[in-house]
Amino acid sequence: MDESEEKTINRKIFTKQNKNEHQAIVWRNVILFAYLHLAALYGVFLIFTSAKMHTTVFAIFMYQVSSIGITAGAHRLWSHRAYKAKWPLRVILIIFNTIAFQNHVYEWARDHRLHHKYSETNADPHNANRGFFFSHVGWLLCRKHPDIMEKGRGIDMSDLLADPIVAFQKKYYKFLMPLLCFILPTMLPVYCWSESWANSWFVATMFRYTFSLNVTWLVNSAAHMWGGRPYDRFINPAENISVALLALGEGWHNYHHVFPWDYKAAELGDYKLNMTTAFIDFFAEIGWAYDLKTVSAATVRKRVERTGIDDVDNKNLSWGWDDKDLPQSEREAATIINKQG
Ligand code: ST9
Ligand code: ZN
Ligand code: ZN
Repeated sequence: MDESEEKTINRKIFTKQNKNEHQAIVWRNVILFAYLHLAALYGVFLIFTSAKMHTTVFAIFMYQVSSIGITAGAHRLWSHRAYKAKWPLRVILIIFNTIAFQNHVYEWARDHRLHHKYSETNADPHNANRGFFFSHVGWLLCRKHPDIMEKGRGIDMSDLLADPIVAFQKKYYKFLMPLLCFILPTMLPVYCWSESWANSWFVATMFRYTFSLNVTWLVNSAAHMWGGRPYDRFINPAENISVALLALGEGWHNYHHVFPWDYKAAELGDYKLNMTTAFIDFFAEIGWAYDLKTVSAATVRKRVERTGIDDVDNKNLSWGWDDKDLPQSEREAATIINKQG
């Protein structure tokens, strides 16, 4: 049996085991997430009853900023290496990312590389074959499946260990995260425009944070269920316009799972439905973002033409640009924008 056949069979075995797997519930997380969601709902009530307009605008602004820390930072830069960033941009992204509190970049990227490499198997942390609830939030409410630890050990994370900015965030996350996600966003409205502590906590902090978590989780749940599959009809990730709009361009999920190393995470569409690409392009203009990888039109077309065929050669999924399983033909045909060195 050759290596690719073996990998295909392994994938099938993992997928088959998806049913009837249970991990211990983590009640601390159940209570914390229940509080978050109730507090966010109360925040919505306060937006329409007593919060100042400034506070609501500030909450929306913080949602956008923290989202960029996830989409342009943890996702396209650090998980997929779809482009490179000079240190000032990486500092901006790590600050934005810490505001988002979705775990530090190292942990986020380790889980996310697994999500792509072992998509919809037990080694995928938010395996969408286990239903909407599990892939949305349930996976954060129970212990991880042992396959995640096992397969996770084989994922190359040396690039992130070597990035001092990622290492700094990881080391001081316990202090930086509460400060940037909870303390400062609650203090600013109180001290800058005399908002009440309650309005500030429930609107600028609880509502903003819970809303941005749910938008992110929709990429794992809704965008793995609903939408078109023009690039590969054999996988669940789909092109979901509503998710793309809310998640700053991260809803083009069928394309993204086929070409995870494309910095646009989409083939088509303008900036309106992909604000993250606008952000990266802006920084490419000033030279802080470079080596932006994107798939050539010919490669996309070839892939689309093959969509109707269950393509054995493409069963070796890749997590992004530096993955050794990325087909050489794709790497050679890639377009690299703003190439340096
Ligand atoms: C959150 C993350 O919400 C959301 C991520 C979503 C990803 C979306 C991706 C979609 C595409 C991008 C779109 C972006 C759109 C953005 C739009 C924005 C508007 N490999 O975890 P532990 C080992 S977070 C290898 O405790 P348990 C490792 O040794 C929300 N090994 O496992 C580890 O130790 P260490 C806030 C692994 O006990 C050890 O196991 N955060 C791996 O089973 C223990 O790890 C929370 O609420 C691996 N992948 O607990 C925290 N993983 O780390 C929630 C683990 O020291 N999490 N190991 O190396 C937890 O409480 C726990 O992780 C748990 C599991 C209870 C879920
Ligand atoms: Zn996905
Ligand atoms: Zn991804």
